[in-house]
Amino acid sequence: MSGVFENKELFKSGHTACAGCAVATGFRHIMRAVGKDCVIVNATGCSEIFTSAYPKSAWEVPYVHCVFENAAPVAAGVVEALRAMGNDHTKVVVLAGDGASYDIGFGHLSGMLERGHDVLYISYDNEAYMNTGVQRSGATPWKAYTTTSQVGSKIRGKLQNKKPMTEIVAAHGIPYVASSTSAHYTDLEMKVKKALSIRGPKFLNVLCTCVPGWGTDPSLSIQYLKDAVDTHVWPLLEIENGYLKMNMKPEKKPVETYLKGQKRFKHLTPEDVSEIQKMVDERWEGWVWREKVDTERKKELGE
Ligand SMILES: Cc1ncc(C[n+]2csc(CCOP(=O)(O)OP(=O)(O)O)c2C)c(N)n1
Ligand SMILES: [Mg+2]
Repeated sequence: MSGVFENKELFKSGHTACAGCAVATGFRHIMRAVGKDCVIVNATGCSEIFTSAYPKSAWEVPYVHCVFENAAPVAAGVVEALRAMGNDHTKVVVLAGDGASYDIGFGHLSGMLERGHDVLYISYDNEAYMNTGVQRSGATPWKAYTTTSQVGSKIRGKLQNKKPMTEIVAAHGIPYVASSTSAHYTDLEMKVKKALSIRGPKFLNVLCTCVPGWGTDPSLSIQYLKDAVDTHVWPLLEIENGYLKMNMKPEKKPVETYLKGQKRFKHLTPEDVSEIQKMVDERWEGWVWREKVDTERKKELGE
C-alpha cells in the first residue's frame, strides 16, 4: 500500500507493550535512526516479549532474540561473522534492559567493549526487572519500592544507590558513550546516528518510564522523562573519545517535580527527598566540573 497509509516504520505498531510504555516509543525513534541495514540483537526482557511473541513480530529488520545475559557476545559474533563475509556496512545494534546490562550481562558487555567489536549497545533503563514482576536491579534508584525492595517499618525501599553505568562504561575508554531518554526524540535519534557513524563499540543509556513498575499514569510517561532531565536527575550527555559534553543544562526544577505521583516513591519522607536532592546536586556538579576540565584539556591538546 502506498500514500498516507504506508507504514515505513521499521519498528511497527501492533506489539503488546503496555499503554504508555516508553520503551516502545524509544524503539520507534531508535529504529528511525538505525535504518534498514542492521541486525537487532534483543536480550530477554519486556521488549523481547512484547515485540516478538511467536508467530508475530514488530520488527521489519533482521532480529535475534538471545538469552538474558549474552546480548553483547551474540552481537560480537554477528558483527564478526558479517565482517568475515566481507560485509562492512550492516550495523549491529543491541537492545537490552537495565537488568540485562547493569547486572546479569555486565561481564559480557564489559568484555565486548574491551575487545572493541563494532557494535552499538543500547541499554533501555526502566530501573528494574520489569518483565518478571518489578524486582530491583542495579539501576533501581535509592529508596525506590520494588517487589524485592519493599517498604515496611524498618526497610523503606532500595537500600543501595543506582549504579553509575554511563560512567562505568565510559571508563572502558570506548569511542562513544551517551545518555538520553525516550522522550527526547531529537537527542536520541541524533545520538544513535552519531554512534553508528563511529567504528568500534558504542554505548547509549536511555531512560524509559515503566507504567506498572513506576506506578505512574500512562498519559504522563513522556512528562516524567522530561522532568527527570529538568530536575537534573538524568543528564543528557556525551562522552566522545573520553571528553564529556553536557547536551542540555536546563534550569533546575526541584526533585519533587520528578518524584511526585510515582507510586514507587510515595513512602518518601521530606528528609528522604532532601537527601535525594543533595545526591542529585552532587552528581550534577560532578558532570559540570568534568565537562569544564575536559573542554580545557581538549583545547590545550588542540583536539
Ligand atoms: C539467567 C536468567 N535469569 C533470570 C531470567 C528471568 N528473567 C527474564 S526477563 C527478566 C527481567 C529483565 O529485566 P530487564 O533487563 O531490566 O528488562 P525489562 O523486563 O525491565 O524490560 C528476568 C529476571 C532469565 N530469563 N534468565
Ligand atoms: Mg528493566
